[in-house]
Amino acid sequence: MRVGVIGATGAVGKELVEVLGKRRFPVTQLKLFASARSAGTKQQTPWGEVTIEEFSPAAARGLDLALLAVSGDFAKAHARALAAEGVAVVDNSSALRLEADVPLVVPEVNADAIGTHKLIANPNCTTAILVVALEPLRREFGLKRVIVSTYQAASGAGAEGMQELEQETRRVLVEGGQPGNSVFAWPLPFNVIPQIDSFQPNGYTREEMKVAWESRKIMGLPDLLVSCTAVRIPTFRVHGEAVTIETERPVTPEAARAVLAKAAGVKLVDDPANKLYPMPLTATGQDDVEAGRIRANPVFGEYGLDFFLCGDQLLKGAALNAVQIAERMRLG
Ligand code: 2RA
Repeated sequence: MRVGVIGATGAVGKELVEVLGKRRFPVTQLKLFASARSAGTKQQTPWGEVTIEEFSPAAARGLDLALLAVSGDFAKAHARALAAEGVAVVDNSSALRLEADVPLVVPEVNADAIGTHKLIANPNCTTAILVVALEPLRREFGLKRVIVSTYQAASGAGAEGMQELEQETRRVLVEGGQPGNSVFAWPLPFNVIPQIDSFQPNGYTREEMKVAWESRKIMGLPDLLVSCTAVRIPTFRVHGEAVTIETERPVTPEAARAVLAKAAGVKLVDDPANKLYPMPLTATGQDDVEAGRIRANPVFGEYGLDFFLCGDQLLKGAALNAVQIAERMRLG
Protein backbone atom coordinates (compact mmCIF):
# COMPACT_ATOMS: atom_id res chain seq x y z
CA MET A 1 0.00 0.00 0.00
CA ARG A 2 1.21 3.50 -0.83
CA VAL A 3 0.52 5.47 2.33
CA GLY A 4 0.74 9.20 2.89
CA VAL A 5 0.80 10.93 6.28
CA ILE A 6 -0.18 14.56 5.95
CA GLY A 7 0.96 16.65 8.89
CA ALA A 8 3.81 14.22 9.51
CA THR A 9 5.87 16.53 11.73
CA GLY A 10 3.10 17.11 14.30
CA ALA A 11 2.51 15.11 17.47
CA VAL A 12 -0.26 13.00 15.89
CA GLY A 13 1.57 12.71 12.55
CA LYS A 14 4.69 11.29 14.19
CA GLU A 15 2.57 8.88 16.21
CA LEU A 16 0.74 7.76 13.03
CA VAL A 17 4.05 6.70 11.48
CA GLU A 18 5.01 4.80 14.64
CA VAL A 19 1.63 3.06 14.87
CA LEU A 20 1.73 2.03 11.19
CA GLY A 21 5.10 0.41 11.90
CA LYS A 22 4.09 -1.26 15.16
CA ARG A 23 0.94 -2.73 13.62
CA ARG A 24 2.91 -3.88 10.54
CA PHE A 25 0.62 -2.01 8.19
CA PRO A 26 1.45 -3.27 4.68
CA VAL A 27 3.30 -0.16 3.53
CA THR A 28 5.15 -0.43 0.22
CA GLN A 29 5.80 3.31 -0.05
CA LEU A 30 5.50 5.92 2.69
CA LYS A 31 5.15 9.59 1.78
CA LEU A 32 5.35 12.22 4.49
CA PHE A 33 3.83 15.64 3.91
CA ALA A 34 4.11 18.80 5.97
CA SER A 35 4.25 22.55 5.49
CA ALA A 36 6.75 24.21 3.15
CA ARG A 37 8.86 25.07 6.23
CA SER A 38 9.61 21.39 6.89
CA ALA A 39 9.84 20.26 3.25
CA GLY A 40 13.23 18.76 2.46
CA THR A 41 13.97 17.69 6.05
CA LYS A 42 14.32 13.99 6.78
CA GLN A 43 12.35 11.88 9.26
CA GLN A 44 13.31 8.43 10.55
CA THR A 45 10.53 5.88 10.06
CA PRO A 46 10.18 2.11 10.47
CA TRP A 47 10.76 1.97 6.68
CA GLY A 48 13.95 4.02 6.75
CA GLU A 49 14.61 7.72 6.31
CA VAL A 50 11.91 9.63 4.42
CA THR A 51 12.23 13.16 3.05
CA ILE A 52 9.31 15.39 3.94
CA GLU A 53 7.44 16.87 1.00
CA GLU A 54 5.18 19.89 0.80
CA PHE A 55 1.63 18.66 0.17
CA SER A 56 0.06 19.18 -3.21
CA PRO A 57 -2.82 17.21 -4.72
CA ALA A 58 -0.48 16.11 -7.51
CA ALA A 59 2.09 14.77 -5.04
CA ALA A 60 -0.62 12.78 -3.23
CA ARG A 61 -2.02 11.28 -6.44
CA GLY A 62 -1.55 7.51 -6.58
CA LEU A 63 -1.70 7.00 -2.81
CA ASP A 64 -3.88 4.12 -1.58
CA LEU A 65 -4.31 5.70 1.86
CA ALA A 66 -3.96 9.24 3.18
CA LEU A 67 -3.94 9.84 6.93
CA LEU A 68 -4.68 13.50 7.62
CA ALA A 69 -3.36 15.05 10.83
CA VAL A 70 -3.77 18.66 9.83
CA SER A 71 -6.30 21.47 10.16
CA GLY A 72 -9.99 21.44 9.48
CA ASP A 73 -9.43 23.96 6.68
CA PHE A 74 -7.03 21.57 4.99
CA ALA A 75 -9.54 18.73 5.32
CA LYS A 76 -12.31 20.89 3.85
CA ALA A 77 -10.08 21.84 0.93
CA HIS A 78 -8.63 18.41 0.09
CA ALA A 79 -10.25 15.40 1.83
CA ARG A 80 -13.22 14.94 -0.49
CA ALA A 81 -11.14 15.50 -3.61
CA LEU A 82 -8.61 12.86 -2.55
CA ALA A 83 -11.39 10.37 -1.78
CA ALA A 84 -13.03 11.09 -5.14
CA GLU A 85 -9.75 10.11 -6.81
CA GLY A 86 -9.88 6.73 -5.06
CA VAL A 87 -7.56 7.48 -2.13
CA ALA A 88 -8.87 6.11 1.17
CA VAL A 89 -8.82 9.06 3.59
CA VAL A 90 -8.92 9.10 7.39
CA ASP A 91 -9.23 12.66 8.67
CA ASN A 92 -8.27 13.62 12.21
CA SER A 93 -9.70 17.12 12.10
CA SER A 94 -13.16 18.08 13.35
CA ALA A 95 -14.22 19.60 10.01
CA LEU A 96 -16.15 16.65 8.58
CA ARG A 97 -17.05 14.66 11.69
CA LEU A 98 -20.71 15.63 11.73
CA GLU A 99 -21.28 15.52 7.95
CA ALA A 100 -24.07 13.03 7.24
CA ASP A 101 -22.16 11.24 4.47
CA VAL A 102 -18.90 10.87 6.44
CA PRO A 103 -18.86 8.03 8.99
CA LEU A 104 -17.33 8.94 12.35
CA VAL A 105 -15.77 5.76 13.63
CA VAL A 106 -14.34 4.09 16.69
CA PRO A 107 -13.92 0.51 15.44
CA GLU A 108 -14.80 -1.14 18.77
CA VAL A 109 -18.16 0.69 18.61
CA ASN A 110 -19.26 1.16 14.99
CA ALA A 111 -16.81 -0.51 12.59
CA ASP A 112 -19.84 -1.43 10.44
CA ALA A 113 -20.24 2.24 9.50
CA ILE A 114 -17.03 2.07 7.43
CA GLY A 115 -18.57 -0.07 4.65
CA THR A 116 -17.10 0.96 1.30
CA HIS A 117 -16.67 4.63 2.30
CA LYS A 118 -13.49 6.26 1.06
CA LEU A 119 -13.57 9.11 3.58
CA ILE A 120 -13.84 8.45 7.32
CA ALA A 121 -13.57 10.93 10.18
CA ASN A 122 -11.55 10.13 13.29
CA PRO A 123 -13.22 11.47 16.45
CA ASN A 124 -12.03 13.95 19.01
CA CYS A 125 -9.64 12.23 21.41
CA THR A 126 -11.83 12.73 24.48
CA THR A 127 -14.79 11.20 22.67
CA ALA A 128 -12.88 8.17 21.39
CA ILE A 129 -11.55 7.34 24.85
CA LEU A 130 -15.02 7.74 26.35
CA VAL A 131 -17.08 5.69 23.89
CA VAL A 132 -14.76 2.68 23.99
CA ALA A 133 -15.90 2.20 27.59
CA LEU A 134 -19.47 3.48 27.20
CA GLU A 135 -20.48 1.19 24.33
CA PRO A 136 -20.04 -2.18 26.12
CA LEU A 137 -21.91 -0.75 29.13
CA ARG A 138 -24.68 0.53 26.82
CA ARG A 139 -25.03 -2.91 25.20
CA GLU A 140 -25.47 -4.57 28.58
CA PHE A 141 -27.36 -1.99 30.63
CA GLY A 142 -28.68 0.66 28.18
CA LEU A 143 -27.69 4.31 28.52
CA LYS A 144 -29.78 7.36 29.39
CA ARG A 145 -27.43 10.08 30.63
CA VAL A 146 -23.69 10.71 30.68
CA ILE A 147 -21.92 13.28 32.82
CA VAL A 148 -18.18 13.52 32.28
CA SER A 149 -15.41 15.72 33.66
CA THR A 150 -12.11 15.51 31.83
CA TYR A 151 -8.48 15.91 32.83
CA GLN A 152 -6.84 16.54 29.46
CA ALA A 153 -3.13 16.43 28.72
CA ALA A 154 -1.09 19.06 26.90
CA SER A 155 -0.73 16.72 23.89
CA GLY A 156 -4.32 17.54 22.94
CA ALA A 157 -2.94 20.87 21.76
CA GLY A 158 -0.29 19.12 19.66
CA ALA A 159 3.50 19.22 19.83
CA GLU A 160 3.35 22.95 20.58
CA GLY A 161 1.23 22.28 23.64
CA MET A 162 3.67 19.71 24.98
CA GLN A 163 6.61 22.05 24.30
CA GLU A 164 4.86 24.91 26.09
CA LEU A 165 4.20 22.75 29.16
CA GLU A 166 7.85 21.63 29.28
CA GLN A 167 9.37 25.06 28.65
CA GLU A 168 7.13 26.92 31.07
CA THR A 169 7.64 24.31 33.79
CA ARG A 170 11.41 24.73 33.35
CA ARG A 171 10.96 28.48 33.49
CA VAL A 172 9.48 28.11 36.98
CA LEU A 173 11.67 25.32 38.35
CA VAL A 174 15.02 26.03 36.68
CA GLU A 175 14.93 29.77 36.04
CA GLY A 176 12.73 30.77 38.96
CA GLY A 177 10.52 32.86 36.65
CA GLN A 178 6.79 33.19 36.04
CA PRO A 179 5.22 30.73 33.55
CA GLY A 180 3.87 32.17 30.32
CA ASN A 181 1.43 30.94 27.71
CA SER A 182 0.67 31.24 24.02
CA VAL A 183 -0.90 27.85 23.16
CA PHE A 184 -3.13 27.57 26.24
CA ALA A 185 -5.59 30.16 27.52
CA TRP A 186 -3.52 30.51 30.74
CA PRO A 187 -0.13 29.20 31.90
CA LEU A 188 -0.49 25.43 32.35
CA PRO A 189 2.28 24.49 34.83
CA PHE A 190 0.92 24.08 38.38
CA ASN A 191 -2.51 25.02 37.10
CA VAL A 192 -5.71 23.49 35.71
CA ILE A 193 -7.64 25.36 33.01
CA PRO A 194 -11.39 24.81 32.60
CA GLN A 195 -11.31 25.97 29.00
CA ILE A 196 -10.45 23.86 25.96
CA ASP A 197 -11.36 25.53 22.65
CA SER A 198 -13.80 28.42 22.37
CA PHE A 199 -16.95 29.11 24.39
CA GLN A 200 -20.30 28.44 22.73
CA PRO A 201 -23.51 30.47 23.23
CA ASN A 202 -24.79 27.82 25.68
CA GLY A 203 -21.83 28.36 28.04
CA TYR A 204 -20.13 25.07 27.17
CA THR A 205 -16.83 25.02 25.25
CA ARG A 206 -16.59 23.56 21.78
CA GLU A 207 -14.51 20.68 23.20
CA GLU A 208 -17.31 19.88 25.64
CA MET A 209 -19.94 19.99 22.91
CA LYS A 210 -17.82 17.77 20.64
CA VAL A 211 -18.01 15.06 23.29
CA ALA A 212 -21.82 15.26 23.19
CA TRP A 213 -22.25 15.61 19.41
CA GLU A 214 -19.71 12.96 18.48
CA SER A 215 -20.68 10.38 21.12
CA ARG A 216 -24.28 10.52 19.89
CA LYS A 217 -23.23 9.98 16.26
CA ILE A 218 -20.72 7.17 16.94
CA MET A 219 -23.06 5.28 19.27
CA GLY A 220 -26.12 5.92 17.11
CA LEU A 221 -27.96 7.49 20.06
CA PRO A 222 -29.13 10.90 18.77
CA ASP A 223 -31.06 11.65 21.96
CA LEU A 224 -28.38 10.64 24.47
CA LEU A 225 -28.09 13.27 27.19
CA VAL A 226 -24.44 14.26 27.66
CA SER A 227 -22.91 16.98 29.81
CA CYS A 228 -19.14 17.47 29.75
CA THR A 229 -16.75 19.73 31.63
CA ALA A 230 -13.38 19.68 29.85
CA VAL A 231 -10.30 20.73 31.80
CA ARG A 232 -6.66 20.99 30.72
CA ILE A 233 -4.14 19.70 33.27
CA PRO A 234 -0.32 19.75 33.27
CA THR A 235 0.32 16.19 32.06
CA PHE A 236 1.91 15.31 28.73
CA ARG A 237 -0.21 12.79 26.82
CA VAL A 238 -3.05 10.94 28.58
CA HIS A 239 -6.59 12.23 29.01
CA GLY A 240 -8.38 11.23 32.23
CA GLU A 241 -12.19 11.21 32.36
CA ALA A 242 -14.41 10.97 35.45
CA VAL A 243 -17.67 9.51 34.14
CA THR A 244 -21.13 9.16 35.67
CA ILE A 245 -23.82 7.28 33.77
CA GLU A 246 -27.48 6.64 34.25
CA THR A 247 -28.46 3.31 32.69
CA GLU A 248 -31.81 2.02 31.41
CA ARG A 249 -31.53 -1.26 33.28
CA PRO A 250 -30.16 -1.87 36.78
CA VAL A 251 -26.37 -2.00 37.00
CA THR A 252 -23.97 -3.04 39.74
CA PRO A 253 -20.23 -2.31 39.96
CA GLU A 254 -19.54 -6.06 39.82
CA ALA A 255 -21.58 -6.51 36.64
CA ALA A 256 -19.98 -3.43 35.05
CA ARG A 257 -16.52 -4.72 35.97
CA ALA A 258 -17.30 -8.06 34.30
CA VAL A 259 -18.44 -6.24 31.13
CA LEU A 260 -15.42 -3.92 30.97
CA ALA A 261 -12.98 -6.75 31.70
CA LYS A 262 -14.08 -8.38 28.42
CA ALA A 263 -14.46 -5.20 26.35
CA ALA A 264 -12.17 -4.72 23.34
CA GLY A 265 -9.93 -1.69 23.71
CA VAL A 266 -10.44 -1.50 27.49
CA LYS A 267 -8.12 -2.63 30.28
CA LEU A 268 -9.76 -3.03 33.65
CA VAL A 269 -7.51 -1.50 36.32
CA ASP A 270 -9.70 -1.55 39.39
CA ASP A 271 -8.14 -2.72 42.61
CA PRO A 272 -8.19 0.35 44.86
CA ALA A 273 -7.10 -1.63 47.93
CA ASN A 274 -3.80 -2.18 46.14
CA LYS A 275 -3.72 1.38 44.75
CA LEU A 276 -4.53 0.15 41.26
CA TYR A 277 -6.65 2.53 39.20
CA PRO A 278 -6.30 4.35 35.87
CA MET A 279 -3.55 6.97 35.76
CA PRO A 280 -1.61 8.86 33.06
CA LEU A 281 1.54 7.26 34.50
CA THR A 282 0.36 3.77 33.57
CA ALA A 283 -1.79 4.56 30.51
CA THR A 284 0.94 6.45 28.61
CA GLY A 285 2.00 4.54 25.50
CA GLN A 286 -0.74 1.91 25.99
CA ASP A 287 -3.27 1.02 23.29
CA ASP A 288 -6.06 0.14 25.72
CA VAL A 289 -8.10 2.66 27.68
CA GLU A 290 -7.73 1.99 31.39
CA ALA A 291 -11.03 1.80 33.33
CA GLY A 292 -11.36 1.68 37.10
CA ARG A 293 -12.70 3.29 40.29
CA ILE A 294 -15.99 1.61 39.36
CA ARG A 295 -18.63 2.24 41.99
CA ALA A 296 -22.39 2.66 42.44
CA ASN A 297 -23.61 6.21 41.99
CA PRO A 298 -25.96 7.16 44.85
CA VAL A 299 -27.75 9.87 42.85
CA PHE A 300 -29.08 7.44 40.23
CA GLY A 301 -29.43 4.52 42.66
CA GLU A 302 -29.39 1.08 41.07
CA TYR A 303 -29.30 2.73 37.61
CA GLY A 304 -26.14 4.73 38.29
CA LEU A 305 -22.45 4.10 37.92
CA ASP A 306 -19.29 6.17 38.46
CA PHE A 307 -15.92 5.30 36.97
CA PHE A 308 -12.63 6.78 35.84
CA LEU A 309 -10.89 6.35 32.47
CA CYS A 310 -7.39 7.10 31.26
CA GLY A 311 -6.53 6.82 27.57
CA ASP A 312 -3.43 7.82 25.64
CA GLN A 313 -4.64 10.86 23.74
CA LEU A 314 -2.12 10.34 20.92
CA LEU A 315 -2.95 6.63 20.52
CA LYS A 316 -6.61 5.62 21.06
CA GLY A 317 -7.44 9.33 21.03
CA ALA A 318 -5.83 9.87 17.62
CA ALA A 319 -3.23 7.79 15.74
CA LEU A 320 -4.15 4.29 16.86
CA ASN A 321 -7.85 4.80 16.17
CA ALA A 322 -7.03 6.25 12.72
CA VAL A 323 -4.88 3.24 11.79
CA GLN A 324 -7.49 0.82 13.17
CA ILE A 325 -10.01 2.51 10.84
CA ALA A 326 -7.60 2.26 7.89
CA GLU A 327 -7.11 -1.47 8.59
CA ARG A 328 -10.85 -1.93 8.00
CA MET A 329 -11.17 0.24 4.88
CA ARG A 330 -11.15 -1.10 1.35
CA LEU A 331 -7.80 0.10 -0.01
CA GLY A 332 -6.37 0.10 -3.51
C1 2RA B 1 -7.66 18.60 23.10
N1 2RA B 1 -9.36 17.08 22.33
O1 2RA B 1 -7.38 17.81 23.99
C2 2RA B 1 -8.62 18.24 22.04
C3 2RA B 1 -7.98 18.22 20.69
N2 2RA B 1 -7.46 16.99 20.29
O2 2RA B 1 -7.21 19.73 23.02
